[in-house]
Amino acid sequence: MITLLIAGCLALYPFQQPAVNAATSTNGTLFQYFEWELPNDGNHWNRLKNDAVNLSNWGITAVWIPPAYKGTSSNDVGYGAYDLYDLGEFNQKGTIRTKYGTKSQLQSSINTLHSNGIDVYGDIVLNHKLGADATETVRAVEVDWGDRNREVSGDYDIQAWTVFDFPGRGNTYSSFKWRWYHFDGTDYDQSRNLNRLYKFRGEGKNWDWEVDTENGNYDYLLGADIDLEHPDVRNHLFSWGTWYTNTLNLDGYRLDAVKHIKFDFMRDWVNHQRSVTGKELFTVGEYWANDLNKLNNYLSKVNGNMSLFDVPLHYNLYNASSSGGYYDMRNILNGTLMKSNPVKAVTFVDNHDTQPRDGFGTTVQSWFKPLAYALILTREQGYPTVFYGDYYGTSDGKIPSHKSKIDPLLTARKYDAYGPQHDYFDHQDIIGWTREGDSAHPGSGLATIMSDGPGGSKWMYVGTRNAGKTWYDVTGNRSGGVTIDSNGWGQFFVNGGSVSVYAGN
Ligand SMILES: [Ca+2]
Ligand SMILES: [Ca+2]
Ligand SMILES: [Ca+2]
Repeated sequence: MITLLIAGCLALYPFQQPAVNAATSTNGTLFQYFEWELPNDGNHWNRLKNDAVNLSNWGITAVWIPPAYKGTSSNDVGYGAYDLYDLGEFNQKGTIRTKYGTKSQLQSSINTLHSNGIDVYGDIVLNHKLGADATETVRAVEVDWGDRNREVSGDYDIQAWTVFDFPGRGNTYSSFKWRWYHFDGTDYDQSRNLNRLYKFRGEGKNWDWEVDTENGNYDYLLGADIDLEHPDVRNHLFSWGTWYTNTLNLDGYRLDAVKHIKFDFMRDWVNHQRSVTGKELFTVGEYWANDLNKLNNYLSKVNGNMSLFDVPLHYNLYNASSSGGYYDMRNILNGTLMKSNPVKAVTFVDNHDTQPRDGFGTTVQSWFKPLAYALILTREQGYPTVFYGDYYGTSDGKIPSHKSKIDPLLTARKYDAYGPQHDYFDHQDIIGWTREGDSAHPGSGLATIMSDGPGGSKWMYVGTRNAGKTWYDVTGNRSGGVTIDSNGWGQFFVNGGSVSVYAGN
């Protein structure tokens, strides 16, 4: 666990970098412990608990758990948030448990993770709500889907799904009930069975600002869009956040859909939780844009108080994997947070949205996964995420398990990926880098070489401290050792469309 020992350290949070654990100086590695197609068996919190020792042994230092609150049904992945205070405790939406289990199972799982030195980040869904208990009459106006600032009808009354009374929970933990004026709009009128994008009227309703400018104003994503400019909503979600953090003893957050959420709301919400709980609360936002300028704009608007997923890197990995060996590997880091703002980069290969389904459709191809994971796990820059669906395979079989390929890379990250880095991004097919190792990690140091085309070799410098040592390929892709010469150089080999990571440990 990352623990702050010095009073007043909270002021340092813009510089937090759990990519290296300050206490142990071990590299940090995050694990996204879910994928979209997990079975609806209520057994996932138990799976996580039973996996804690294994994860810790492989070098996992933090786990990102899926949204743990009641969604629209027991099969909801969690992003169809219905009741943020129901963590699998109340009979609502036809189920007590969530897709993943009960509240007590989750708490037990988190205790086990903590006792194995693994931090837990909660998934925070504050953009919208789904699964309302009833409709109510709301004055609304239709807006253009492609330009949400443009009204395209007169005002009229609709029946909107905006009444959230939580009859199964009642007033336990909170007596807040949601009504139409806590939202900005929705996309369905029950009375006419019409799918339109409706902006609500009255009480000075407007789409929140600042949000992403795609479609004019991208406040609205789906369901009933929460009005984060409403003071009661703001107060309620601030206090819910503290309840959620304390109830689950969370160590940090993954913030869902932040491009659709008023930028300064999320900034203030995170600051508030840190201030109230006194915890560092590492935070990563999901700003889904293959556009470094948008990511940097967001980071500046939140005063750098969180990291962001490196979405541009995901697209580079996807494009490289889809180019049949003709990607110019010298460009693999171009336009990424990992390259330009590494302290704020949470790197990943794929996630629950990019796995094969009706989502973004940018799954990194299987042959390239070992290359992609070597890139995020053996370089100095970025805080890497291992995706459950890549590690264990997805339940629908569309992604096979890459555990046997990822495990050696996790080991290399845990024991070898330390010290000064030297880059050899000098060939369209074959690129590489080395880490010299450092004295805090005896025997550390590595050399990574990969090719999206034919195999080959590269002379790389690994430091005179490693002179005379013989390193072997931990991936097993190449047999035979490489002996480092007296000047600290070695000739490292790689097969075609493959990766090798040489290390002495
Ligand atoms: Ca608003
Ligand atoms: Ca919104
Ligand atoms: Ca809104």
